Amino acid sequence: MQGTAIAQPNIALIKYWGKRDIERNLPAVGSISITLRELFTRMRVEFDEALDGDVLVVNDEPDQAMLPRLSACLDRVAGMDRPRAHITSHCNFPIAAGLASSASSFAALTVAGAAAAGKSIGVDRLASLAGGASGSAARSLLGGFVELSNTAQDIEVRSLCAAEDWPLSVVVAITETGPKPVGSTEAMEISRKTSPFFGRWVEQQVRDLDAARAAVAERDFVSLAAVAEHNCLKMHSVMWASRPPMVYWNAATMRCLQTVRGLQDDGVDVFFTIDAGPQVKAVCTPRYAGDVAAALRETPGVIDVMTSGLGDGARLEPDL
Ligand code: 2P0
Repeated sequence: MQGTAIAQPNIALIKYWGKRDIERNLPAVGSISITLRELFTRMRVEFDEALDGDVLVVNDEPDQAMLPRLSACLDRVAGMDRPRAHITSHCNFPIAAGLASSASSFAALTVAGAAAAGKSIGVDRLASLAGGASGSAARSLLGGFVELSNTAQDIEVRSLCAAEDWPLSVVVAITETGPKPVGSTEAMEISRKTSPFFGRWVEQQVRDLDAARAAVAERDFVSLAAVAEHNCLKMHSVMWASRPPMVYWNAATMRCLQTVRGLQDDGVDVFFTIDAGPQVKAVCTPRYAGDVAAALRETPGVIDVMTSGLGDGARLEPDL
């Protein structure tokens, strides 16, 4: 009646932004991500017939805000007639600040919930369950480079390259630690309904996915950098042109981009990407991780810097 799983957040290099089916939470576009190694969410689910309602504790504090979404996801994993659950989550990075905490949380929840319910669920079904709760969560089920394909009726995830087959580093520059002003789900809908660029964004995604997939297959860092930066800036252009506009960046975000440009000018293999938050993720080859971290740490407005390699997909953990 219990299961514990660990999942790492992922960073999209080709972004998911916009939905084609709100009810089923199906994305408007495919995406390609890298799963991180050092940042994690550990989730424990224990069913308890004596409980009247689900209970959620996040980092040792009771949490009501996330509970309805987690409960609904658990209903889909274990069935509506499941017993209520104690859900305990530990996350070693800032929650809801553009670091994909929902991705690692829902990936861990589906794996832990299936184990607690005594169900053996394959990755295709887990992707549908995790992705139904949070689109990006399906990608955290797998490690390394992961593609989420937007198929007719559902989504599919597949590994493009294992973490150890192209070991890149990711340096995350934290420029703000509070929760973001507009959640991704709402922001995506505002973009879809109001941004004049949304249609072009969706149309062009196939091209960017093709370019990124080819770059990964050839371990071509320069080509991957070019398409990832382009795709990131295009997604933010969609947001900036929405009504109301959604600008997740702050002054330090922009300064970090200048730092990355400076490193590139010095011949460092590095590129940036930014999600629905003000943090900057600099992807580099491992030999440059120390230089990139030092340069970002010295950038005015940067509060903290975290460095991670690429890691594995969500997996069960022994109960502690
Ligand atoms: C991504 N983001 O591909 C993009 C880039 C943010 C910017 O996926 O509504 O929390 O729960 O399906 O997965 C964040 O959105 O959205 C996200 P929902 P999710 O990583």
